Amino acid sequence: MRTLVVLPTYNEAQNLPRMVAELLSLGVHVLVIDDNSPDGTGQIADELQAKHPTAVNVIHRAGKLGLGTAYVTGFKYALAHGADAVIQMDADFSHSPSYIPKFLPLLAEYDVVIGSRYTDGGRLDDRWPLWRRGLSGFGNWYARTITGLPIRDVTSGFRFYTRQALAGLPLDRLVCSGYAFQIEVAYVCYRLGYRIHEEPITFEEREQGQSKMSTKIMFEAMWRVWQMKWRY
Ligand SMILES: Nc1nc2c(ncn2[C@@H]2O[C@H](COP(=O)(O)OP(=O)(O)OP(=O)(O)O)[C@@H](O)[C@H]2O)c(=O)[nH]1
Ligand SMILES: [Mg+2]
Repeated sequence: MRTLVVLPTYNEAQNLPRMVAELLSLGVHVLVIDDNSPDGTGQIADELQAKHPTAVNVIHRAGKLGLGTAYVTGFKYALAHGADAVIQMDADFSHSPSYIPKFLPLLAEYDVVIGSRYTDGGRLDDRWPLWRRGLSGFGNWYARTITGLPIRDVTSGFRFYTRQALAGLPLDRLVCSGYAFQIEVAYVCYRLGYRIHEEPITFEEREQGQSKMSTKIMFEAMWRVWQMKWRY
């Protein structure tokens, strides 16, 4: 296994088959981490694994345990199974797989590559409602101001890591879920002195299914950034 895409899913039945097909056409391996989605995403993932037993794997968890722990589980799996590069992305097509062939080679120069909405050339989908834009812009400004992170898009969930970078992260110490998890990992990478690079992306509104964004996730991010400062 060279490149593994870690794909957490919760109610992504409409998106998963096409997402996995597009990823496999790029020659990467896929790990789906499904939290017992009520819409049957887990069963669809099993069917995809049965069709592609070497390239697709599935981890089923008992219930919705959050994005942070899903990623930690996926990262540990990637390290245990010998991945050289690891990609994290959403299953809802907000992060287009078409960026992968262009971004992956950048790991020769950088430890972490972030698909960034807020670096020069990055864009948000015109369909993204004003409140989501405002929230995302404010959240990024807030987290950057408090942590001093020199990254434009600290909450981006589209990231590429070298094996060495991932192996150097204190995975068992990470405590955040939701957006805060993206900020926490970015902050730890920064404090470890990793070479971090942002490449512009156009972030597209999810095509199918429902958002899992909640006020709980927002408030977690707001207080957790203070915790990060003294914790690391
Ligand atoms: N396994 C697992 N996956 C999750 C969980 N929450 C969200 N996801 C998945 O993580 C990815 C990002 O979540 P989204 O719901 O797209 O969150 P978002 O991008 O902030 O919001 P929208 O795009 O507006 O829906 C998607 O692939 C979700 O299916 C969770 O608790 N467990
Ligand atoms: Mg999304």
